[in-house]
Amino acid sequence: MLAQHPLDSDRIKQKAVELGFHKVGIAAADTSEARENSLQSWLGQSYQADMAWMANPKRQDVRSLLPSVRSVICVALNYYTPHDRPAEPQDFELYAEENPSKYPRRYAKISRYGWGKDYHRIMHKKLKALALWLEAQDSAIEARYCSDTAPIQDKVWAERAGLGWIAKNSNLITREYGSWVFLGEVLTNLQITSDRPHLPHCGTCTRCLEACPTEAIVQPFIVDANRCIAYHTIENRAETLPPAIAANLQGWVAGCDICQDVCPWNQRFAQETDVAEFQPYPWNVAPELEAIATLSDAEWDRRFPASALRRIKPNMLRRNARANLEANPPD
Ligand code: B12
Ligand code: SF4
Ligand code: SF4
Repeated sequence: MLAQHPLDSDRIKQKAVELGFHKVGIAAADTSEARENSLQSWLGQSYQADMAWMANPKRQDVRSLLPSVRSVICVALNYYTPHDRPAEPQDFELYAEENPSKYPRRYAKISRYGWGKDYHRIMHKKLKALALWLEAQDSAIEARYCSDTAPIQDKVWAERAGLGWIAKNSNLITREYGSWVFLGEVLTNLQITSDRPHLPHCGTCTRCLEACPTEAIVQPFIVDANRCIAYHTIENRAETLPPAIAANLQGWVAGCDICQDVCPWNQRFAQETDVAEFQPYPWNVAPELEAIATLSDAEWDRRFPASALRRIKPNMLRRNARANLEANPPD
């Protein structure tokens, strides 16, 4: 184990900012029972649906990723770009109710996280650079980086490192960028001065709970993946979607941004990212449902190069688009 080291937290944060991260904070790597219990009770209710990998016991203890870990350097990368999805007729839901068979929904909705280049590549490249830089400072320093794919709770550590708070829609919100940020960490055996955990700022607001069309936010902070459009469009590999989901997709074919779009913090504080790779591939902002429902495998391959959307296989994407069209069939 490595005790104190002349590298101070300010120098590390400065390096993270130089590498292009928008926020950085540090948490001491002791365990947090409250959050471990939250994960345990989430799994106990089967809210992970078919994501069996969520039950990996390593997720409960950060030492399973780096036994000598003493600090977790947490980073956030803003991915917001100021593009809007095309409007369907104003208030599509009302229009569709009054004209049930006249107007099929035209556009497919793709979540912002998937508009541009795969964020895993961009996060991992920057995190690797930070980890290598850290290790180059002293041969006794160990560092390991992760973002999304490792068995670690990204949001929990980010909150503890003071980047933002886990909100009622279960996303981590930052004061500067809202929740349009990706999260990652560098674990290290260095003991570094830690930041204070962020306090919650949802207050009495419940907009996200009310807006979720499938009531997936079963109570504030708790998302049941079985009911979540993001889960079903990205992770569910079944041939058809459950009827209660299919009927409420509202155009979504890849993820779902509803509980973030309605959030006042996002409406007020989103700012355009300076990461050019997050600018959308042009066809991702306003794809047509019919085109997605009939997309060939070859076209899928061409349309989504180096994209996080490649997790959604062509048959899943077509299934998602078809379910939308079937929910609002043309005459
Ligand atoms: C599994 C997963 C999913 C699942 C389950 C979602 C979920 N909420 O858990 C699905 C596929 C549905 C999903 C969807 C999305 N995801 Co996701 N996902 C993950 C993953 C891999 C694990 C999250 C996790 O641990 N869930 C387990 C449960 C237990 O955790 P939790 O909901 O966070 O619950 C905590 C809170 O409830 C907390 N808590 C806080 N306050 C309080 C108060 C009380 C009273 C209680 C009881 C609990 C509580 O306790 C729990 C901690 O154990 C992370 C990456 C990672 N390795 O962490 C990305 C991650 C969370 N996803 C991310 C994104 C971007 C999304 C989407 C926005 C994508 C999209 N547009 O479609 C949606 C958002 C849906 C939503 N509202 O959560 C980002 C979030 C970034 C951010 N700013 O928060 C992450 C961090 C990936 C990354 N590295 O950037 N995701
Ligand atoms: S991502 Fe969509 S379906 Fe999932 S909790 Fe948020 S609003 Fe509900
Ligand atoms: S919509 Fe309101 S309750 Fe939901 S996350 Fe945003 S501030 Fe919190």
